[in-house]
Amino acid sequence: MVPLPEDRDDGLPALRRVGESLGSFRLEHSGGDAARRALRAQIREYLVPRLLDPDGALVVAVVGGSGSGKSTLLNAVARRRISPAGPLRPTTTHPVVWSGEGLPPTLGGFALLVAGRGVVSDPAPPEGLILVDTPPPSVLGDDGRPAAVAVLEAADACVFVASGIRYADAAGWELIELAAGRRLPTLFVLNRLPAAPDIQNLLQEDFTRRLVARGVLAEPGAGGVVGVAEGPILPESGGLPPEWVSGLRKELEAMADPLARRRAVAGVAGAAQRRVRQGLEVVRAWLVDEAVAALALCDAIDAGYRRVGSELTAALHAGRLAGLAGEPPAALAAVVVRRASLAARRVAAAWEAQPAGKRLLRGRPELWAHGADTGESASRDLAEWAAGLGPLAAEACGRAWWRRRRARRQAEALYRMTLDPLYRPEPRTVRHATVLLRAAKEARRRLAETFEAVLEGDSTRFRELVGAVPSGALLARLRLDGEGR
Ligand SMILES: Nc1nc2c(ncn2[C@@H]2O[C@H](COP(=O)(O)OP(=O)(O)OP(=O)(O)O)[C@@H](O)[C@H]2O)c(=O)[nH]1
Ligand SMILES: [Mg+2]
Repeated sequence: MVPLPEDRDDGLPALRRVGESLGSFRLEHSGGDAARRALRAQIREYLVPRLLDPDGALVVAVVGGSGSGKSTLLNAVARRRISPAGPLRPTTTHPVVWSGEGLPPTLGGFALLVAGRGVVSDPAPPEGLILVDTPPPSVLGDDGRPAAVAVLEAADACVFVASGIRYADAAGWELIELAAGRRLPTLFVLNRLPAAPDIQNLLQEDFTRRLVARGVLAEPGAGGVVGVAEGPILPESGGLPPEWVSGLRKELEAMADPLARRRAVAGVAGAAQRRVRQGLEVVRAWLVDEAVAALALCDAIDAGYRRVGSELTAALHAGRLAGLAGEPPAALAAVVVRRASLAARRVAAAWEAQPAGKRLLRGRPELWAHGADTGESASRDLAEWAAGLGPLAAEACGRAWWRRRRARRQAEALYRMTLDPLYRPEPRTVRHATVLLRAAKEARRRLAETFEAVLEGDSTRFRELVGAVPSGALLARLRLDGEGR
């Protein structure tokens, strides 16, 4: 057996680990998430299943421009209507898999196929091959990419069908480039050629020259281009008579040869592994950018809320909240809610100056003010704080129990003393005034803590938007064994 480019025992677990790690984060602040998703799909949807079963049937994507005759050719090879062909453009709107062994794992990303739609097994395809008829490049799949591109990304080999009279209009050339980039063995079919043999030769030579010039075919006369003449369509199969495609059939059988298949899989998997290494380098660079962007966003949150928090605490200690000493706790809640709005505005303004922050602000005008739940949580927390003043006063005065009126008076005095450090209750109404002064210090500490908690709660929505900052450990996990050494 032809060995795969990597020692399977070593390469596969590392690839799986990397595939899992790639699913454990997003690159939304740096803008690299598309690269991350594509790399993850390449590993999980192609490389891992293919390396797990290197001797499995070769998945051959049949691609090309609309009306080039892809479906007609497949029907001709199968001698049965495998995939409807027709005059409507496009005719094929979903991939059709012609397989003798069900859906291969590399095509597991196609919901319709997984649901069993578009998988044909009768008659069996040439042994060792799974042929996939694709829609033309204008037909997009669920992920917004051309369905033909998605099939090509999952394939081990490619049959590119060009129309003999329209190949020069470059329909589907991007598919050839993609196949070449993946190092897929590619068979070029120049289909629907005119009947005259000399014109057939001329067109075939010209097509070959163009392929060589684009660097997707090694050299003229190297083979790889099969000509098929425009012929009669048999109503029962929807394809040409079998003898018209005998050349194509022969080439497909050559592809199906076990040795050729192993060589093909080894080559494509090797190229995929090289692409994965390059892709990992790119994603690691994105990850560093992501961490920098996330840290800058977090810095802005810390700066905004910490500043407001310490301003509020300083105001409390300096007695600048003394004006609220006669107001109920709801007035204090209103103060901290206004401060939360101020903090949010500061964060949003700082975010606006950063591309990642700007992206997060888009469509979220609510970020410019306090959060929707902050009013409620502030009222609750401050009511709780105020309710704790009675027990605090009783504890400070060494009293387990007071009559209700006395208890209320002590708590009210403590409330005032907390907010107004200069306030001294009249000895007639309140006993233990000096002890209460000490309790007021503790009450002020608790109040500052309550303010902090409300502000912290308000900042959570910003932190949730930023998400976790990528770690150095994650960066280390995005390496394959032996990489970078
Ligand atoms: N007479 C004749 N008609 C052909 C031949 N090849 C294709 N056609 C016709 O050309 C039209 C398009 O063929 P299809 O096989 O549907 O082409 P396709 O590449 O699968 O097209 P899409 O599915 O749209 O991508 C159909 O009406 C076919 O019958 C041929 O060799 N002879
Ligand atoms: Mg078709």
